[in-house]
Amino acid sequence: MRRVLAGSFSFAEYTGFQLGDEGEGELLRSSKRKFLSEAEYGFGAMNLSGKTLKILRHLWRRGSFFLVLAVFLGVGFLGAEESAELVVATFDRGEPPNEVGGNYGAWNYNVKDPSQHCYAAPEPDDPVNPEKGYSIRLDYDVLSKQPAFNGFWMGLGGIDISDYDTLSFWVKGDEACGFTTRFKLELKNAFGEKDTYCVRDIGPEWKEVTLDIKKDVSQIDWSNMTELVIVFDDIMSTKKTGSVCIDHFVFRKSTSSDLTEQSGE
Ligand SMILES: [Ca+2]
Repeated sequence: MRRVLAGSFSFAEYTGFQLGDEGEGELLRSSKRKFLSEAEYGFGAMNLSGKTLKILRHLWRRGSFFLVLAVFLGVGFLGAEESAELVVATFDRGEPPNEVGGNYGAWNYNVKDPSQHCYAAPEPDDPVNPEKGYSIRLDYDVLSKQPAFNGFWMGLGGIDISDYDTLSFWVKGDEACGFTTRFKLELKNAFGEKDTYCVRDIGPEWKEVTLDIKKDVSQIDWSNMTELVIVFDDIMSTKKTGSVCIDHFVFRKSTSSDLTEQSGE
């Protein structure tokens, strides 16, 4: 049985998020894994070892002020390099929240229509951390006589991504279940604005997609981002029922040569 991460709510109100009770197997598997340490969350805490501090104190006593200053500037430079990447979700704990404190799960436009749905569940299939990581499996169905759309949502905790150019993540379709080769991805901010992208060429193997989020001329305010949404709909989906896995969402400062997939809308 699978543990299901499912929130059901309309477009008008993203208010609910529930963890289903089903699924003991993967939950047990999850409990056997060690949880990520704070350092692995990428909070970027700077720790100086006792030996390093001893050397710095020694230099300071000897009057090597400029040498000490240079060392600190060097550490600061390395810290700035690390911030060139902001990991927002690895899903490796097998349950919310993500690395920026946001919940996540499936959403459904019309919960009263049993012929359309999306379920989200942790999947022990990880392209970045294959030994102990998880991705998120999205089982979707937009085959209905009524307008159908659903997908996945994830809180972004109000992060400021003004300094980042791209959003990268891993995706693959399930060959056995079938899958759409494209879906929509939206980024929303606290001011009611959103930018929409088309993710194309999804295949049966893991692939890292990079979206040039700053390409669109109609830029939104990137300083307070609240949500990332994936949308399966009955018009855009190349297959109306299927399963797609997603993993490892990262904002990066990148050059245009890094881009492999992009489309503004
Ligand atoms: Ca993962």
